[in-house]
Amino acid sequence: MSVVHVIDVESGNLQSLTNAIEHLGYEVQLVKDANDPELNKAERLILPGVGNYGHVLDNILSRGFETPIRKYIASGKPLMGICVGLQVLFNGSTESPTSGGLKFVNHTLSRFNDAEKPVPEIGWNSVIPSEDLFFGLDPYKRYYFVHSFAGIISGDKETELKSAGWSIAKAKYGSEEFIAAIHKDNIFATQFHPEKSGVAGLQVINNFLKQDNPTLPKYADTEKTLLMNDYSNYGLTRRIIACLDVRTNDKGDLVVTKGDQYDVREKSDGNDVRNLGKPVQMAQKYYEQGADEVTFLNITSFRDCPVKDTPMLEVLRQTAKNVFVPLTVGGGIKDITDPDGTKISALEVATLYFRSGADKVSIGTDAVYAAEKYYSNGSQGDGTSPIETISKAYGAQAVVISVDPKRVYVKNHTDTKNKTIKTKYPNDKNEDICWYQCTIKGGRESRDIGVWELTKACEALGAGEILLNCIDKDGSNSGYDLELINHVKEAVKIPVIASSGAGNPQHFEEGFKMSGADACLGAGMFHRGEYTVKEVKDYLLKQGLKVRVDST
Ligand code: 1PR
Repeated sequence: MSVVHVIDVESGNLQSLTNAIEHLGYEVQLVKDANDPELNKAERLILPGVGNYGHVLDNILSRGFETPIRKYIASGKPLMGICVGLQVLFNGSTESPTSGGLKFVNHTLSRFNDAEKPVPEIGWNSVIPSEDLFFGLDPYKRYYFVHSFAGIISGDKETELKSAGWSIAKAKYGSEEFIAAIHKDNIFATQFHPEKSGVAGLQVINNFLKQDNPTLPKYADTEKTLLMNDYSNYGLTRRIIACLDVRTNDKGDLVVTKGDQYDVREKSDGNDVRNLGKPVQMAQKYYEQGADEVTFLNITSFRDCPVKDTPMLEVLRQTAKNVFVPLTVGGGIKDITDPDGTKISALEVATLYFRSGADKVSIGTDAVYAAEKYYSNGSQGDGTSPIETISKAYGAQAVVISVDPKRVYVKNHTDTKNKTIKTKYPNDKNEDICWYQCTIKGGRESRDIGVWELTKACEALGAGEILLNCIDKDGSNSGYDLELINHVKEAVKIPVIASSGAGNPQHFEEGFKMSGADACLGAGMFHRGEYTVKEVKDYLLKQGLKVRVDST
C-alpha cells in the first residue's frame, strides 16, 4: 500500500495533510467525487475537515459520500478522521443543531465554556490515555489542537463509550475534559491535527498507515495527578511563535527583515532594507529549534505580478513541505486587482495561500476597514469583509487579525471616543491616560479606532485570534507592552498573541505571567541569533510554565 486516499469535500486546507503524508513516503490521492472508482481501491482512507461542522457534514452528504464511507468502514479497511472529520462521526454538534451526524460515536459535540478560558482552544496539548494507547499516541508528547467544539466528557459518557467498544484518549482544556482521539476496530479519529503536530504527529499518521500499535510508556499514577497541577509540564502549553517579516530588498531578493518601530532600513550601510536571511531556511531553522508556529508577514505586499505568481506563495510551498507546525501568512489579504485588470477577492487570495500550505491568514489593514464598517453599520457585519468571507469558508481558526497600534496619551478619558486605560507609565507631560490607536498600511496611516474597539468588532465578525503588535515596542528589545495585552484580553475571548519588544527569555515569562497572553511571538532576537527558540523554552520550563519540548 503506497497510496493514501483522502476525501476532499473542499473543507479547508488539505495541503498540509498532503505534505505530511508525502513526507512519510506515500502518494496522496484526493477523492472529490463520491463516484470516483478510485474510492473502491482505497486501502487507507482519511476523512479530514476544518471549519464549521454543518458545512463539512452538508458537503459530505450533498456530494454523496455517506454511502461510500459506510461501505468502506463496513469492509473493515482502516479509516482515519481528523478534526471535523472526527466530529462528523458523532451524533451531531451544537454548532449546527439541525445537521445530524454519521452516528458512529454515540455522543454530541458542544462548545467549550468560554467563561473560564479563550475559545477556540488553539495550541499544543497532552493526551491522557484512559486505558489503551493506540497508534503510538504518546502522553509525553504534545499535539496541535484548534477547535471550539469538542466531545466533552462528563458524567457516565466515558464509561458508556468504553462499553460500546471505543478506546479513548482524552485531553483537558481548562476544567473540561474532551475526546482528543478515539479508536474502535478499523475507525480511528483525532480531534487534533497530526499533520501540524511536528514529528509526534507524523508518527501517529505513520502508525495509522502501517496499522502499527507500538507499546509506549503509560502515565504513572503520580503523573496522572500531575495533570491536574498547574506546575506540571502536561496540558495546554504556552505557544512560542517565530515571526518573519518578509519583503523584497532593493536588489529584488526576498529577504527576512526587521527594524524598529516598523523602520526596516539600515541606518548606515546605504539605507538598504536590512537583510537577515532567507525566509524558507529561517522558518526551517525555527521549526527545528522547536517553534510552535511560524508566521510570515509580507510587510509591503507590493506586487508587480499577478497574485498567483506572488513570491510569498512559493515561500509557503517550500516551507510547508518540511515544516509541520502551523504556518500563518499575512500582508495583502484583501480584494485586489491584478495587473491585467482581473479582480480577485480576499477569499480567493486566502485560498491561494491555503493551497500553498498556509494554515491561517492574518489580516491587518482590511481588518481596520472592516471594523470601521461594522460600527457604521450599527455593530453588524454585512457578510462581505475578508474576515467574514474567509472565516465562513475556512473557519474562525484560520483568520488572525494583525493589529498595529500606537499609544496615544490624552488628558481625560473623555478626550477620545475610544476606550482608554490608566497607565503606570505617564508621558513627559505627566499624562497617565492613554488609548491604543490602530494604524493601517504598516503603521503609515493612523485611524480613529482603538485596539479595544477593533478587536471586539473583529471577534464579532468571525476572527479566531489576535496577533497584537505594538509599534512603540517593535524592535526595542525592552519587553512586551503588558498593559496593551491585558487591555485586549479584557476585550475579547479569542486567543491573543503578544508581539513586539521581546529581547530575551525573561520577556516571554513576563508576557505569560504578567499578562494573559496565550502565545508570545519573537522576531529580531531570534533573527539576530541572540537567543534560540529552544533557549527560550528551556528557560520557561524552569520557571514552571508549560511548553512543548519534544520539538521536532
Ligand atoms: O495590512 O493586511 O497588508 O498586513 C501587513 C502586515 O505587515 C501587518 O501584519 C503588519 O503588522 C506588517 N507590517 C507592515 N509593515 C511592517 C514593518 O515592520 N515595516 N511588520 C510590518 C510588522 C510586526 C511583527 C514584528 C514584531 C516583533 N511587524 O510581526 O515581527 O513587532 O518584533 P520584535 O520581536 O523584533 O520586537 P496588511
